[in-house]
Amino acid sequence: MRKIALITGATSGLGRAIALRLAKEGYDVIITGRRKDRLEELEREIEIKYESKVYSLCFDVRVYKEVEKAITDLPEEWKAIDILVNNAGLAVGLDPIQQGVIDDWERMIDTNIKGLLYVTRVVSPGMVARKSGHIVNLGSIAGKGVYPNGAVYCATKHAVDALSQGMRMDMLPYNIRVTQVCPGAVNTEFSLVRFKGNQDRADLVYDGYDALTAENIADAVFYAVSQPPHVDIQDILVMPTAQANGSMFHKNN
Ligand code: NDP
Ligand code: 8X3
Repeated sequence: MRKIALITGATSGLGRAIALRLAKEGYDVIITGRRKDRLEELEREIEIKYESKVYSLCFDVRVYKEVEKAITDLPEEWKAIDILVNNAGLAVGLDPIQQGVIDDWERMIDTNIKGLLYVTRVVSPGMVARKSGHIVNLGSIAGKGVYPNGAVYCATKHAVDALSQGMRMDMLPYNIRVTQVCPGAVNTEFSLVRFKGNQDRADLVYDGYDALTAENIADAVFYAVSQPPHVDIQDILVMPTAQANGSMFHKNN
């Protein structure tokens, strides 16, 4: 039977790898993000490599009207979304609270918490009506503990943990599964975004050990969504072997 997955933040990193993996496994995928050129590029790649159908939506998860319009205007044959992967997110800055940059805080809170809520608010009523669906939220090791200078990002990921628990309770009568996938350090554009384009600083984050790859996390997402319908994998924590928690790494340099 045809299954449709909508993945937010598919223009880079985890979202891109998850979209490719789900397409490879036969899911039709709706890929979303703000960078249109990257969406077009991924659309072409999926069409060349896989039989699955692909549809792109370009919107900013922070703007409710954009989210609502993009998703409600989907063509009829794309409306019945089976799997929602709430992946779009970011860290901006690494500063002590007393020196925090207000705009950085707003971007993290608006994207990681409010954006996830906006997309879920638009997609979930269809799942409830069909009494079927699976929501996968990208949490983080940063949602399981806190590290110095990362309080606001960590708070947003603690919020994802709370929202995942709450969604599970509210959607319990409707046969909807909710999975939180919590990665440790994954080598993506995450640190480049956090350090506002400073490539040298971003590279240092992944230097001296084997960080996870986006494909490692796509594996975890596929594991969760491919379980039999009566099995909900509620929470998956995936760490590099060389990372013990949010702040403790074993580096060979
Ligand atoms: P990337 O920076 O590589 O990708 C982030 C994605 O989010 C991009 O596709 C970007 O698309 C999208 N995005 C960001 N802001 C918005 C917005 N306002 N509207 C729409 N889309 C947006 O980072 P990752 O792939 O690493 O991060 C993906 C998720 O995984 C995040 O939620 C992150 O917190 C989480 N995570 C990452 C870890 C890591 O170490 N990399 C570890 C744990 C969790 P575009 O810019 O085109 O809009
Ligand atoms: C991303 C992982 O530890 O850099 O959520 O915050 S971490």
